[in-house]
Amino acid sequence: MKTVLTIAGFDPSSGAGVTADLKVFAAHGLFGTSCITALTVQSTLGVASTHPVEPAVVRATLDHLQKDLPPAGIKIGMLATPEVVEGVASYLAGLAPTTIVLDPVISSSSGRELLSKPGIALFQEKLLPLVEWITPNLDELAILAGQPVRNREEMEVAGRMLLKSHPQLTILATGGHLEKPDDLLLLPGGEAHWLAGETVVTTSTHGTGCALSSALLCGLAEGRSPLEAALAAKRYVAEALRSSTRIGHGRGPMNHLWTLQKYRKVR
Ligand code: PXL
Repeated sequence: MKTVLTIAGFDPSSGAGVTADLKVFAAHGLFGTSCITALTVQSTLGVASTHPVEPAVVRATLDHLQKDLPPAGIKIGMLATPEVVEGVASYLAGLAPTTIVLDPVISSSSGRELLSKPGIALFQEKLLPLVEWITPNLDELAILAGQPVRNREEMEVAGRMLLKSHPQLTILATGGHLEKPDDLLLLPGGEAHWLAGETVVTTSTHGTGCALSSALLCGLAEGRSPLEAALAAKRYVAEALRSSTRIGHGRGPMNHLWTLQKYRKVR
């Protein structure tokens, strides 16, 4: 059984962060390990505070996992501080080539900062050159490209700017907030694919970005091509949204484990 690693924050409501990522890995039949970069105090009603883990603890966790359970792929989410960004970058720099999906988590949908401004600068300098995949939403793409991203045309322009400075990247830019919620897949050579999205009417949308990037990693670890892995990740998230039931009083979690529920019914 392959292991996959998530390096991300802890959301006690399990809609986002490492516990959600571990559910996504399990839903794909993969064994998940995790390294927590920060605790957040939150519920479905939003993030109240964030508490970064000491960078030395993050680094020690990664080194211990690497020696014992080296991952077939890595998903990176919330990193909180420049010190954690630095620690994760130095761990990645010492690895043999590994599939890495970076979800550039900058702020929560409730507006709480999940990566500080100095953290963003270091992220661009130290982390972006080391990863193969990045999955920004419109706001994250705008920050990384340094220009507004409000529609499909601006997504493509910003994506290509990012490719110019980091030509090794494959970019899956998510357009969930566009009128037509399509995603843009930009391959390293510049080939672009628009992946049609569907609007699922639900309040259970907390952590869709975390789930998409984790599902994408699972598809890649299973040997799917970039286009197939991106399409499969979109299908996984769409069904997790469609099959969710309302829990909590705010933006609730998706149904991460729908693949297992389906299996149980068949059995
Ligand atoms: O969805 C972004 C995100 C990622 N990781 C953690 C979070 C959130 C949003 O709240 O709490 C830990």
